[in-house]
Amino acid sequence: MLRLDETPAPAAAMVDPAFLADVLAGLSAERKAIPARWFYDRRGSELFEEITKLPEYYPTRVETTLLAEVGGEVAEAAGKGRAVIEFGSGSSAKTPTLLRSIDAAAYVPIDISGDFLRESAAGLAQAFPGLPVLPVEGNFMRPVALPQIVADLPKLGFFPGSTIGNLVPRSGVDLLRGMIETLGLGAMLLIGMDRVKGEDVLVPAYDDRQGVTAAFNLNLLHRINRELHGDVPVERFRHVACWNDSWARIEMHLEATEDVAFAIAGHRFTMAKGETIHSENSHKYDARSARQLLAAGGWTPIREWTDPEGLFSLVLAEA
Ligand code: AVI
Repeated sequence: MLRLDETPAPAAAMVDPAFLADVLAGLSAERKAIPARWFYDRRGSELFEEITKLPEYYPTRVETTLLAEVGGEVAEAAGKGRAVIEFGSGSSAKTPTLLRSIDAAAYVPIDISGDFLRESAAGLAQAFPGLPVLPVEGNFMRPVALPQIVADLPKLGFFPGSTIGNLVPRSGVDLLRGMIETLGLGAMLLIGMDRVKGEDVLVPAYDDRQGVTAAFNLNLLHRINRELHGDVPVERFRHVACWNDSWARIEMHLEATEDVAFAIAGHRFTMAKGETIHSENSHKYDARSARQLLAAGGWTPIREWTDPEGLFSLVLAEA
């Protein structure tokens, strides 16, 4: 699965200027931070796939089960025969269940990673003969032009995985508004949102016993060394995941375990022992704050489903 913005590894010695700019700006700030989208090079995407299978990481498992269970109700509430437009489709792992339940008229996966997109679109086209599968390579963080064939079809946006949680609420609202521009007024949206819950469940989900999430977080530093000619002493950093109750979010940080000095593309940085690089936010929503976020983004929530333990929710909304 690809996340907000998987970036293919550039050819040897080529530097992605956007990555370099984000890293230099982020490490020069008073509170160091690097946007989470840079996690997803090939290795990062592989590690994320591993995370989704961990016993502690409930969101993928719970959302997949929930979708299978409530598919019929989604079809009843949204109506059958819609074109499904998936934002950040990645491997489209959860899509077949939805396509089947709502008897989709067409499927448009949108993803920034062209190769991966075409590969998974081809797999789906094979599994659903007769269904028009029309991949669009693009950044779904901005409004996207849809293929002409779906212009007159009723549309259902699909945004599973709680990826919305990786955005601060202000950016989440911008994304939701952009989705209306992409889909048009009258469209519907089925969105997965992770619920607020106890730290005893949340923290292990982001700090698993096998250390896969730690490897995922530390891979960001390896990636900087690989792609930006850095000499960051990765072994002197540790993965930290903590719950920030004021923001209702899990934060991931990379903490220096001793004083460190390093260079990236000729720029020198120092960090004191205990200082961190903030590398990810994963916001959690309760039923009310989820509705508020959707409403601020121009969507009216009409149905909501959650698993028996209330861990994760699927919300159906209309524009
Ligand atoms: C992609 N995103 C929804 C994941 C999450 O749960 O916030 C990314 C992740 N980071 C650590 N584990 C999973």
